[in-house]
Amino acid sequence: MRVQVAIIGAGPSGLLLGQLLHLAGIDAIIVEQKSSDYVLGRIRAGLLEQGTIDVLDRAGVAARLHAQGLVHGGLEICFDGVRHRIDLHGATGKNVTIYGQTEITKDLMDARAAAGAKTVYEAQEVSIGDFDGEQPKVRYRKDGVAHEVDCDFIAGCDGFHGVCRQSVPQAAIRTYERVYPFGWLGVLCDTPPVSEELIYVNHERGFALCTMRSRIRSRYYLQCALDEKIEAWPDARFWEELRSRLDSATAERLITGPSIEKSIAPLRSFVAEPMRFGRLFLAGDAAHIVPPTGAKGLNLAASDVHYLSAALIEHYASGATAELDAYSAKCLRRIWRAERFSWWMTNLLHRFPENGAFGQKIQIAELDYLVGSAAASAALAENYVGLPY
Ligand code: RFL
Ligand code: PHB
Repeated sequence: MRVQVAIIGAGPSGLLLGQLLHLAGIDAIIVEQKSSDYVLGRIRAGLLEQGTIDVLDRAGVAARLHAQGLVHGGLEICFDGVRHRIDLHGATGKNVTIYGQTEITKDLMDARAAAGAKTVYEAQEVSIGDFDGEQPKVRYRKDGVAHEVDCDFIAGCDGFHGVCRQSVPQAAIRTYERVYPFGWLGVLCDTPPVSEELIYVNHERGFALCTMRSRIRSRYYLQCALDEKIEAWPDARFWEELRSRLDSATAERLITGPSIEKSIAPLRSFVAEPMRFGRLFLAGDAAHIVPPTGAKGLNLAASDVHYLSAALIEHYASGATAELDAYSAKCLRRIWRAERFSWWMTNLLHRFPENGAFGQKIQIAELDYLVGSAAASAALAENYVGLPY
């Protein structure tokens, strides 16, 4: 089989790239190792920057997002038991939108199915080769049969644990990493959210976040130890711990119910440079990870795909390679700024036992400055709503 672009991974990066290329008449296949149900079952991000919505609009998959997404013009930060509002819209003229990654994935899968574009789910032993030459290849097995795809370019959209980044010779790649000494315990619940806007909480027992997926589905997170086991967190314990970290008015308003999903995610900052190796281009989590505190993971995936689709479309239209050549540097500039912001938000809001009482006092002083200074609030807002592409 021969295609112009072989996309590895059917997460948001791969599906969005596939849709943008399809609209431009570029022939692409997506090869995914899991089933579509498995991909749809992963509960992850929920907060979109305007730039992400613009890309989804261009991909023609934003109708449901516009109908159902919740537009937020602000967020709250709670410390010392008091909530403070940051006016995102007032400071930047921009909003953020709550719309789950699961829903975006579903919209993209539906669009792909309607277009009749080819996606191979449950591909086994996926491997890539010859991307340093003119004829890259993707190989996989499906139902016991070996397949080989010839292509012009490979898009590595296969997430942090994927095969694409790992196929690059060690000497050609440099990685930067920080692993945080805690994780997030997340619960999804069919109850109305405790508040109209998100609440980020700095508390001596640890960070907490109140977020949502809709007006009737809430999502809550608690900072937890890395070795914490889900079984040790029956719903009652989760709600009790969450209440203890909230200000009293919010704690009283909290409506609890049976969890419909509960998971623990470790926190990590990671960047691989460069993001291009010959005819292989990495995008999304395959190239970088941010801790979820700044809600940047999915949004960075969208900006990578924006740059990559534009470069491929330009190349197929005119033969030019300038945008393909600029891809890695353009992405990395935006990525490092989002890495910095996510790292800063993580440091500001979590309990770091090794920082001791001094570290805690410094955090509170910084939070106090942040909510009291229009300039500091605006700096947070500008990064939170998303830096320009
Ligand atoms: P994904 O979503 O990981 O998709 C990669 C796809 O590639 C497939 N794959 C392979 N396919 C073929 N062959 C192979 N060898 C393959 N290896 C892997 C995988 O099955 C998968 O379908 O990456 P993508 O598309 O770049 O999208 C990135 C986003 O998913 C990610 O940045 C965010 O979800 C990050 N993230 C969060 N971001 C936020 O902004 N807010 C959040 O609250 C938030 N929560 C999360 C998260 C990521 C999590 N992970 C990765 C553990 C919570 C979790 C648990
Ligand atoms: C979410 O809705 O899951 C979410 C929102 C904001 C974050 C992280 C996660 O910073």
